Amino acid sequence: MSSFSTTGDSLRQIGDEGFYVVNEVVSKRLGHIPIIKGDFHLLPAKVQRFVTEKVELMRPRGIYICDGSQNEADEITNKLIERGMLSPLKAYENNYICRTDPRDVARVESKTWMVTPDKYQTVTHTPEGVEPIMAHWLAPNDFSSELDSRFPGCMSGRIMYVIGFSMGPIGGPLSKIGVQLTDSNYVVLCMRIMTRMSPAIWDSLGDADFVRGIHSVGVPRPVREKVINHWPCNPDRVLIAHRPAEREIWSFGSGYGGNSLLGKKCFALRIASNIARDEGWMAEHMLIMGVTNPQGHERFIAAAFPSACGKTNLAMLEPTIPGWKVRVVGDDIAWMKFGADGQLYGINPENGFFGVAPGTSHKTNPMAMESFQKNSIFTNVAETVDGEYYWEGLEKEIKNPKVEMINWLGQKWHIGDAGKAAHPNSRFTAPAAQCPIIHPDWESPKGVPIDAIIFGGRRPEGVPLIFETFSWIHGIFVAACLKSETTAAAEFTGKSIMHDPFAMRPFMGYNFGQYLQHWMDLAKAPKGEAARKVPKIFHVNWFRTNKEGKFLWPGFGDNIRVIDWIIRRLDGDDSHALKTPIGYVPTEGSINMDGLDPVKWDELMSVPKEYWQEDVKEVRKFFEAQVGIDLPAEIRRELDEQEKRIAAM
Ligand code: GTP
Ligand code: SPV
Ligand code: MN
Repeated sequence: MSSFSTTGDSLRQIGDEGFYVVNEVVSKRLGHIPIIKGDFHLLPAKVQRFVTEKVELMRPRGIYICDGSQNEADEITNKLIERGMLSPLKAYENNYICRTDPRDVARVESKTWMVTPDKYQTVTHTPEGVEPIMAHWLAPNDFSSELDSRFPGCMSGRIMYVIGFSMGPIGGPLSKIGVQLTDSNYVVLCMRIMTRMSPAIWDSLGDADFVRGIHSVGVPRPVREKVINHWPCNPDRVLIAHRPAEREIWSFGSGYGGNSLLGKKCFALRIASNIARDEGWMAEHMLIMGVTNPQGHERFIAAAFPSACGKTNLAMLEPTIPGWKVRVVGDDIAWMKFGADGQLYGINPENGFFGVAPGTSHKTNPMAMESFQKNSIFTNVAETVDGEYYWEGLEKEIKNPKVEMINWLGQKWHIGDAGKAAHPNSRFTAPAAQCPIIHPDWESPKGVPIDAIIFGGRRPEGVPLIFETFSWIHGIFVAACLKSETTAAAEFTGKSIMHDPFAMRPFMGYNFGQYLQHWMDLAKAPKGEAARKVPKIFHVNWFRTNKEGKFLWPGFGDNIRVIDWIIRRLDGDDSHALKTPIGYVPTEGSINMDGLDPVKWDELMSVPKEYWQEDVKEVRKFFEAQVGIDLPAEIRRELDEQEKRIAAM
């Protein structure tokens, strides 16, 4: 039973924020806690219990039960404007800009943990002295003490928002419900865009369990340090911890992106991949796109690239060759499950786009630009005196190139000045439904049929524009070898090539060897179900460079030319693929280059023997160091075979 009960309505004003007490909750331990909005009694009993416990732990001065309505968003937005945390971008309708504390600008992989009783549920058996890079393990006891030193009283003087949300269409067979508690109202506004936040989720919860998210910026009142940019955070004390068995997320100290919008990476990838393994499906860092060819036939493709490597751009691609049509289902996360008919189906669990701003322009990604002309939030971009957003990549599109701006650090700035207008990981948060090419089936509860999976990364050297893997298992091997240049999406500085298997390194929710095994097992249908039609797996690289460091491939809208090749392969056209040791590459002339400036085919498509000999050695070391005995034998065999093929080149 809950130790709370509500008392009668009393419209007493509390604090200086213009909030009124609607009713109160009485805690045996804390006495009266005002409910500022919503009715506690309308929450399912298990949600009431969750809220109760956490109120007693974090001791907010009031509780605000969110309903996701426009009125609520307006109320919170106005409050944030008054306080100086948000300001309207006057050139658009209902668009706002926000600058963070410059110490809180990206995910913090080094402070992100999985808490499991057995270490090897989380990490692989790495040799003595080798730090696992896929998932970080925290022992339950250590977690308890980390928690005890952060959460008790962490919401003092602040309001705790209760956000009930659905990942995936409300009530859908692949959808899941979460409840996030947070003391950041900026997070409430972003979660409202990124997830489905509505009282309707309580009805759909039924007997099912929900994922618990506990988030605090970690700055109880009275504050001890000056709050920068009205953005409270506690960078020295950041902790993002997951208890997969309990389906629980604890996030402290950061208000940014994947650290604080708990529905996204924490739930939809790290926790969901655990649920997916238990229930026989997959939760992946993938876009989903529908591509219709000039003959009018549509195929759905999922693609996994590491953070800031082009998912949003590919998902919304505007084809440069005639007759093709692309429509977006999702731009970052895919939940996929094989149906009893043997077909893989995927949904986008999200409701919005949290996209990288720099590099986004009418030239590169017009459909993203159209998506955020209203009802969107921009974080760490620059603002012109005319009330427009600005970031690197908009130089040629800005109305007045001499216009005065405030850069992401709050300083006066003009194009050509030193430094950057926007932080490289600055982002737009926009409702997916506003995208002009959102797929009509993007909210289909059962998902769309996935026929191909693409992996890719930023590979300046050695890796051809496109290759097709030989089989499901070879595809899994190639995905396990995925590497990419580091980007600003996490805390890394400088450019180096890092391993990012399946584009999931920062989001891995359990032992990577078991994850590989899970992928392999998915190819086998349970008794009574149709044989599984596993998607073909491809690898792309939009980022190969010439000796001067210039991209060899124009990318963006021209990537449709590669998708065209992929789709012809799916359709069974065997005439245009050349077998190489790493997979099938296009024969010269088999990619439509009409209307393109000449492309250096050999430089773009070559599979250099020396490069791949080095690569296979490096991958072997990587597997030994990072996967060890957890590496499934079949994947080791793929490595051996690939090594032999390369040696015989
Ligand atoms: P996350 O949201 O972090 O998961 O990133 P993402 O994978 O969705 O990446 P996004 O599409 O936002 O692209 C990131 C950066 O890569 C942007 O600056 C883009 O301009 C750039 N980019 C995307 N596609 C291409 C491409 O085809 N060629 C080149 N050269 N750059 C690209
Ligand atoms: C990523 O880094 O892959 C993102 C942004 O999509 S965040 O949600 O901050 O993780
Ligand atoms: Mn992402």
